[in-house]
Amino acid sequence: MGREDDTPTPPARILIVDDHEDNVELLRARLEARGYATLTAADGEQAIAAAETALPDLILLDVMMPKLDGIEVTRRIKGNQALPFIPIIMQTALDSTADKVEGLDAGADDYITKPINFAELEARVRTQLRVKALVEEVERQKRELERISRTDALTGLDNRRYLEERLDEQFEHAKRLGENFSVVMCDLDKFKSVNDSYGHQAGDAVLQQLATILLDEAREIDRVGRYGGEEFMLLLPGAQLDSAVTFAERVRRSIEAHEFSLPDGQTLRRTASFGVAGWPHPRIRNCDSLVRAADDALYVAKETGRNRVVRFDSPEFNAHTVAGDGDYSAAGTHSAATAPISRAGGAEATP
Ligand code: GH3
Ligand code: MG
Ligand code: MG
Repeated sequence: MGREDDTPTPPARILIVDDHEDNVELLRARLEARGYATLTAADGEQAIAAAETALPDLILLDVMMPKLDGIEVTRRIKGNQALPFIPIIMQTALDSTADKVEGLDAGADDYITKPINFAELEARVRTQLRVKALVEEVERQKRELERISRTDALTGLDNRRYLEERLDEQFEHAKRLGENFSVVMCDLDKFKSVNDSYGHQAGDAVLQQLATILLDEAREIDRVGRYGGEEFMLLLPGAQLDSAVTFAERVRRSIEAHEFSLPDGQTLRRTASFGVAGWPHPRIRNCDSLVRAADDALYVAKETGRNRVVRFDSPEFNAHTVAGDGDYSAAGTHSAATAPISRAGGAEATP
């Protein structure tokens, strides 16, 4: 974790493991005099327990201990995937090459021979703490890259790729457990005119504020993502179609009531249209058809005046779809050619 403030870094915490109390005390006094914080363990079991609960920054581990020896302790600590990287320096007898080899093979990061030369010990401790800091930095960067790869840069919402992964996952989960799952598509009305009249930056500001509204209205377990330019998708696990429609209606009203503030200090009002679909539903067989259903409902909302919520399979929805085209139940692709409604808006839609 990066520290932004100037609080002093706490001292590194070193777990000293040795079955001889005198050795422990000697090492403890020496390391504490150098400003390290110490914890101690008198056997292998204690060492593992301390490593797991206290998460020390480094372990100074005696190899020769009764019951659980240092080699086995190393193997268990290094084999525990739940633990972060904790460097282990083994303390071995001067002449025991076998112990050194076995210990390093078990995952120890370094060793020091007994009797311990303290200047050498301190240097090895510093080296291992440096390695640990590097490992942590790499992990921090990896987490940051993962976060960036799933986030939409403008709004901070889930990006489309990540959203689609969650969609598949949540749909499968709902199917397996027989739970409800709803999808809401939301698209700003006449958004192009914001860019045209106020500029692209103003448009960006509107998108960011819309994202905030969506996040505020959504529950903790919902996922809110940017599906396309000014189109957003919300995944509502556990929500019945009815409650998803109620939810979308609430979001619609709060967008309508919101004064969007632009970078130049002006304010403006916008509206959005919504399409809602839910699973299980007799006409929906898979995840693709669920999304298509929500998307088609959104287009019906656009065609029937905007600033509206349209529910899939409602009489209104069906009145605007091509009669007899029950293609939601097919495992078809999400393509315009198979779409059951005319998006051109009207007359030619009904045969
Ligand atoms: P409708 O009510 O039918 O949805 O009309 P609309 O104008 O919202 O839809 P249209 O698809 O014609 O235009 C979408 C506009 O969204 C066009 C595009 O420039 C704008 N847009 C898409 N992504 C961004 C973005 O990241 N920033 C800004 N400022 N505008 C964007
Ligand atoms: Mg011993
Ligand atoms: Mg739009």
